[in-house]
Amino acid sequence: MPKKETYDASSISVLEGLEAVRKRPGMYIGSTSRKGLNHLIYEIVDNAVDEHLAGYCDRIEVVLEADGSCTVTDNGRGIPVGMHTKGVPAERLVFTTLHAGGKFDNQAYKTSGGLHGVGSSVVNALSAYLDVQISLDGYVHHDRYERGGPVVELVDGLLPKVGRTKTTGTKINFLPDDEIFEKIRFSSTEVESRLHETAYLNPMLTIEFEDRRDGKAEHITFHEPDGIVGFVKDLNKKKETIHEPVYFHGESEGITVECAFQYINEFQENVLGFCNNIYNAEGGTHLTGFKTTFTTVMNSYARELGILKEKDSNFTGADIRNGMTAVISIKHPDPRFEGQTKTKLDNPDAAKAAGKVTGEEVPLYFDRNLEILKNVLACAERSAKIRKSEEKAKTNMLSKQKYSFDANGKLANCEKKDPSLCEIFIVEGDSAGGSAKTARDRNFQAILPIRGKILNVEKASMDKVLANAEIKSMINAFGCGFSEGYGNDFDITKLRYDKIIIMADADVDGAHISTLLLTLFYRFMPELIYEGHVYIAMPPLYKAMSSKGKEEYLYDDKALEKYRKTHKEKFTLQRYKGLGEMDPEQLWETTLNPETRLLKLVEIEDARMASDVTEILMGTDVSPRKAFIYEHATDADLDV
Ligand code: TSJ
Repeated sequence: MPKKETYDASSISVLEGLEAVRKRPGMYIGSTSRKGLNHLIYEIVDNAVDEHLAGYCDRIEVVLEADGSCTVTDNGRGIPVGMHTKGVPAERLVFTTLHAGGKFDNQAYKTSGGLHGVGSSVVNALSAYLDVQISLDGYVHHDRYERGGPVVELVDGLLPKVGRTKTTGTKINFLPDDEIFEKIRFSSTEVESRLHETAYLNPMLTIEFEDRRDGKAEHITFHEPDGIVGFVKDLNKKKETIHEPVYFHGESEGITVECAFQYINEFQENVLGFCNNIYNAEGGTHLTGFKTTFTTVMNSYARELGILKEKDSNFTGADIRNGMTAVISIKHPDPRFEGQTKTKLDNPDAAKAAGKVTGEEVPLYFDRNLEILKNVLACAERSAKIRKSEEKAKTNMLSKQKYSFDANGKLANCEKKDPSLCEIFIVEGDSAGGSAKTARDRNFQAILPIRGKILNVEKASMDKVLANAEIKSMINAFGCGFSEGYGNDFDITKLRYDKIIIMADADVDGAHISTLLLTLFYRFMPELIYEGHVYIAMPPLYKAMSSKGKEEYLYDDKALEKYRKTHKEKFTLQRYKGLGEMDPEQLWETTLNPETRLLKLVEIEDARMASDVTEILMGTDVSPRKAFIYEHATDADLDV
C-alpha cells in the first residue's frame, strides 16, 4: 500500500525526476489501483502506436507473461540508441527524463493529457524492472532498469549489443512495482478492450494480444480494416439498426476529423469522442462542434422537407441524436484537456474543425440518401413528442417534491452534513434495510432501502423512469439531479455523499439488483461512476470459527478453499444466505464498518466497456452478468 502523505509546493521542488514519480504515483497515472496499473500498458502501447502514426510500424504485440510482467513489441524503427548530446544513449533519456521532450516525444501526434501520454519514463519509474531490446542497424541493443535506475553498464558510452538481427523494432518487458501498486495483476478484459479500441482507431494496424498467465495461452488478433465504421457496427451489434453506418472525414487547419454514425431503434444516444486515439470520457470541443453543426444541418433539412412547419420550434440537439451511435475521432497537433479526470478536450479550434467538416460532409451524404435522412428525422420527431410529454412529467415531479426531500420517508439520513464524510447504502429489501439502519454508524452512514427489482432503465423512456418511486428517492437522496436527453440538470458538486454503496446479497438476485442500479447510474448519472463515487459492498459468504474460537469472515469460495488448506484442524462454517440473516452486529462488522468491510470500486473508463456495460449487464444470461460485476467492479479494495 503506498503511503498517503500530504504534500506542498516546497516538498515537490526538492523531489527530482523519477523519484518524484515514485513518491506521488497518483499524480502521474491517476491512481495506484488496477486502473492505474493497466495504464502502464496503455502508455507503452501508445508509444508504439505513435510510431505507427509516424508511418513506420504496422504490428504491435502485447503479451501478459506467465510471471506477471508485460511485453510490448513493435516493428517500428526502434528507439534511437545513438549518443545524445548529453553524453548518454538517446534511449536512456527516453526512460529517465520526465517529459523527454523534443525529438523523442513523437511531436506530431503526442497523446498528452489526462492519464495518458505521461511518458515511458513514468512506466519505468513505477516498474520493479523494465527491460529494453531495440533492433536496428543489424544489432539487438540491450538496456535494463530497476525501479527506474539503469543497471546495464555502457560500452564506450553506448548500449551493449546482445545479438544480430535483420529486423527493426522495439521490445519492452516490464513488471509493475509491488511497492507502488496495490495489486499488480493486469485485467485482461480491460486490456483487451482497450487494444480492440486502438485497432478500430488505426485500421492499418494489427495488434496481437496474448494472455499467458494461469497456464493458458489465449491469443487474439485485433485488426479492424473498417476502422471507426467497424467500431460503430460493433457498438450496435446487439441493436436493431435502421440504416448502414454513415462515414465522413475531412481536414481543417491541420486538424483531421473522422466520424461514423448509425441510428438504432432505441431511446438513447451514444456519441464517443477520441483525440489522437485517446478516448475522451468527458467529451469536449470536438463533440460540441460536431453536435452543434449536425443539429443545424438536420433542422434545416426538416424545414426543407416540411417535417417542421413554420410555427414549429426546432428539434433540440438531443432530439436529433436520439438513437444515434457515433464515433468522432480527431487528430490534433497540440491537444489540451480539462475536466475532473482531464479527459475533456478543450481546444476551441477542434470545435471549429469538427463543425466545418460536419457541415460540409453531412449534406453531401444526405443529399444522395434521402430515405436514410427521412428515417433519421423520424427518430427526431418521435423524440420531440416524447420530450414534450416528459417535460410535463418532470415539472410535475419537481413541483411535487420540492418541499419533501424524501417523499416516501424511507431514507434514514446521517447526521453529518459534509458530503466528503458521508456515505449512503442502497439496500435491497425492507428487512435488510431495517437491520442496516440499526447496525450503521448514524453519524456518517445513511441507509436507503429500496424494494424489489428496480425498473430496467435501458429500455424505458424518461417519464417511466422518473415515475418510478425507487428511482425518485435515489435521485432525491443523492441531491444532484440527473442528466439525459434534453438539458443537463446533473450537478455533481451537489452530491451529498462521497460514497454510494450498493448493498445486495452475494447471490444471483443480488447481482441482478446491482446491475440494474449500475445501469441506472450509468445512464442518468455517469459522472458518479467516472468520478469514483460508486461502490459495491461485499458481504461475506461464510463465517469460519476455528476450534480455538477464532472467527474469520470469508468473502468468496476461493477464500474458503484457502482457509481449508491453512486450517487443518476442525472448524465450524456458517454460510450466509443473505444480508437479512445477519444480526445488526454482524452486519456492522462485515459490511458497514470501514475498518473491516470489503468494498469494490466501480470503474468504467474505456469507451467500449462503457458502451457494453448495459449490454453485458442486461443480457439474459446470469453467469456472465455476475462475472461482470466481479471482473469490472475491479478493485476490490480493502477500504481502510
Ligand atoms: F514507451 C516506450 F518508449 F517504451 C516504447 C517506445 C515502447 C514501445 C513498445 C515502442 C516504442 C517505440 C518508439 N517504437 N518506435 C519508437 N520510435 C522512436 O522512438 C523513434 C525512432 C526514430 C526516430 C527518428 O527520428 O529517426 C524518432 C523516434 C521518436
